[in-house]
Amino acid sequence: PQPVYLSEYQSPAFEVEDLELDFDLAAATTEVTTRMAVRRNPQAAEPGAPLRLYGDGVELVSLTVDGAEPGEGMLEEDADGLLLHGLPEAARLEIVSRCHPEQNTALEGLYASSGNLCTQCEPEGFRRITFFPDRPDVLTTYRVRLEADRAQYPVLLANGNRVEAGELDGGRHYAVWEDPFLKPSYLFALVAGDLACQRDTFTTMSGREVQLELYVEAHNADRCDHALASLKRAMRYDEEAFGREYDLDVYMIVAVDDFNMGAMENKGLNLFNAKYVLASPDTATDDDFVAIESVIAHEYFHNWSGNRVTCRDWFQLSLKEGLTVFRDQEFTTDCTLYGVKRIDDVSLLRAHQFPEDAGPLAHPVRPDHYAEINNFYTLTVYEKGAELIRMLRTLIGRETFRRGLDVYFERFDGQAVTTDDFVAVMAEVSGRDLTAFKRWYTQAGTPHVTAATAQDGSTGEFRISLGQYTPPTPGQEHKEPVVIPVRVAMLDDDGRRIRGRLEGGPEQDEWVLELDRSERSFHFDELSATPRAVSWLRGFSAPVILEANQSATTLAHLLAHDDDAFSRWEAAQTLMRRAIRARIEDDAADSVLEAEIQHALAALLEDPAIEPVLLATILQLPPPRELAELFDCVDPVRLRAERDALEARLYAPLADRLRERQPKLDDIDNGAFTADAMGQRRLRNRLLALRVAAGDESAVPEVLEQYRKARSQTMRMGALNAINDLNHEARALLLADFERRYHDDPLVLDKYFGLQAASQVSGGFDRLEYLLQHPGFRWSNPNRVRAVLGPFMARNERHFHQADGEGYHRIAGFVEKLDRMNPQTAARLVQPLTRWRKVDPARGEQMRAELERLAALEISRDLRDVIERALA
Ligand code: HT7
Ligand code: ZN
Repeated sequence: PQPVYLSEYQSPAFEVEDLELDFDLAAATTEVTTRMAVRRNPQAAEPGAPLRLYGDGVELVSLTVDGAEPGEGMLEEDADGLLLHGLPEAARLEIVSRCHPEQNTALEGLYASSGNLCTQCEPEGFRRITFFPDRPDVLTTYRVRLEADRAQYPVLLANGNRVEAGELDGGRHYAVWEDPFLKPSYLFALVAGDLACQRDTFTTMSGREVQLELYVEAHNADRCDHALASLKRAMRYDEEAFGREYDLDVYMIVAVDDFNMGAMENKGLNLFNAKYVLASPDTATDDDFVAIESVIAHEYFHNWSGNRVTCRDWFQLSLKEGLTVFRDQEFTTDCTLYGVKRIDDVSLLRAHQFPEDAGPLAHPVRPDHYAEINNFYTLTVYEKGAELIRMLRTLIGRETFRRGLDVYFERFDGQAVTTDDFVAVMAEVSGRDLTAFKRWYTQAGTPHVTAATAQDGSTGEFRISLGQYTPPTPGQEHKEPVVIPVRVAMLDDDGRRIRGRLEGGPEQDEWVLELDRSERSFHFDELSATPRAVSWLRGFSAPVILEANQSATTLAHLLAHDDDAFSRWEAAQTLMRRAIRARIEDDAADSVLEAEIQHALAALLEDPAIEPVLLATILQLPPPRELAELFDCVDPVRLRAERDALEARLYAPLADRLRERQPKLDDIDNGAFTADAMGQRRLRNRLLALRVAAGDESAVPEVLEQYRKARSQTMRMGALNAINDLNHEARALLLADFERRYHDDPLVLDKYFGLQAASQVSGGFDRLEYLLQHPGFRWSNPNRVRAVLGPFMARNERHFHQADGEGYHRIAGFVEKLDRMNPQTAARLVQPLTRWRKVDPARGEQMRAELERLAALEISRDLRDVIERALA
């Protein structure tokens, strides 16, 4: 596919002054009448340039310019849609076109889901609905008239406020919606369907009452409370933490069964994957509840970071996504998960974004070219993008950052801007030169930071030396140093923070060291004690790989005493990573190291002060996906086996302590969604799973009992997860019960699919076949496909990486099949195969061969883009 380059960006030739869309809605064929007033853009590079109207699979019925057919040579049709040549300074266009929602299995544009009609326009779905300058820097106001059969589609929704509605002959009805805010076409949405509405209200900080409306299928009406409560919390938080108030009179959310991603922030009319709306204690786990709250908040926060201030072009995607992820992370930290949210986010980054940044699909947070923009909704743009925002805040300080955000929102309200514009505001308010910082946006790859300390016994001076290096990534051989804020503290023998001065500065007990070149030293003096351990990169102050070479005793000291939750967890993770590395590289366990780790974990289990949720999080070994990054390439089946074996060796002798530390089921399975209650449940489930993994036979009856007595999905899934890799009849028994219980509840059945697909118990391919033939499975639904194939590839090393290549072959076949229906989902599904250089050469060759086979077929642009980059 032909790439698009950032360097070739040109302002649009025409502005759209206003837009009217009339929809004659029907699932088979929908007719759209598009009326717009266009005017030449004074900023356009080429004065006489044609007007580009993108169109993708849309049938043109008629087009007039100022009421007349276009003259000879004026209208040109090409692969991207239409070009209108020779337009005057200003003109009115009217276009009639048709599209076919029922046939739309790609779920981009206007499509049918469970008998309802809905849209997905970001990034380039609007051009599948009608011909339009479908680019994010063309902003206009929308007036939308929807007309449809009343019985089939009693609810008709679009962005903004409903200004008119009424009955028509022949059982039809209509509604007219107006959105007073300027918006780009990617934020357009409509819904026509038979949906129940749950209502609430929210009074904004200036005293305006906003109607909140949540639309779901009628049988799901009792699973909406959490989503509505989350929305209200998010609205309040955005006012309190960021000073942002909602602007329309109504905020609507519609839950859709067939959806490519999590949710979509269309102005005033969010569309959500039903998975991120529906929850009851019987159907959703605590993690689901937290995820729902976070996605609801994310989409709500986009109303300012994305909608009021939007992106100039799709290279700037992180402008809205990085900033909005940052905002939703802050919300979850402050309102729900307190200490461990940061750890959960770092785990995600390390297990998924770091590998992306080190592999063939690596790209900068602000890419400079792309072949298919759908493939750039990545962890790098979202999660690393959020880390850049957080680093900016660390560098300029919380208050200045908050002031910068205010200026950014005020100054660019109603405009489409760039990440450079964002950073320029932060530079302006802080008075700092952030030119070097911007390399974070343009350079791909995760920097490695080396850290060392030296103490001068005679002067008492303490020195920290830092260095940085970023490995090459595709198309970027040479990297410049970036600005890395390294937050540090020093602990004394009792684990207390040491006070001191950095280079003659004020006395402090925590510092942010700015590593802004390849190497730099920092001198401390007047320390209040001799440092026993340095607590590095506190709060994970930068998305880097730190190499500090600390002794096991130092790490154990940090694990026992550090008051920074991330650093405490990180000490345990470093110890465990080291033990795995020894096992894989030296082919022998480092028994001294393992004894030290065990000792430290035993002490932690005895610590009465540690938060249950933090304890549960620290006790978990790093996931195989993250461990794989320690090696140039590694046999993934062996890596998983070594990890599981280490887990068993570490925890078998601690089985009694694990049992004693387990909170009692009756005390915690109480339906409370407080941080404390969720933490207790996380701890119980983790300890139970560790006992099973460590071979403690007394844990199996407890798993059975927990499953049977459970009043919540959290405890039920806790039991199932604990036993899912155990070849034991209890596993079969419980899973059969679960399948029976939830066979007609798709979102809960997805959990069953995931368990079966991820299990290391032999017979994985038969199970996979069984799931794909299951009456609850549908290839056309991305949730079902992801529920089965996601865990199979991510967690079932034994089968996905089976040495004969069967797993790779099956997946490639599924990708081929899915690509004909839903290219966006297929292009995501194929990604585990792109990591062929990271596994042992025999397996790598098999993966590569499957990619070559797919590349030789007629495949979508989405899929081809990923495969070509993976093979390059
Ligand atoms: N801004 C949205 C990104 C998106 C999307 C959402 C649903 C379906 C397809 C999509 N393509 C891109 C989601 C978000 O980040 O909030
Ligand atoms: Zn987003």
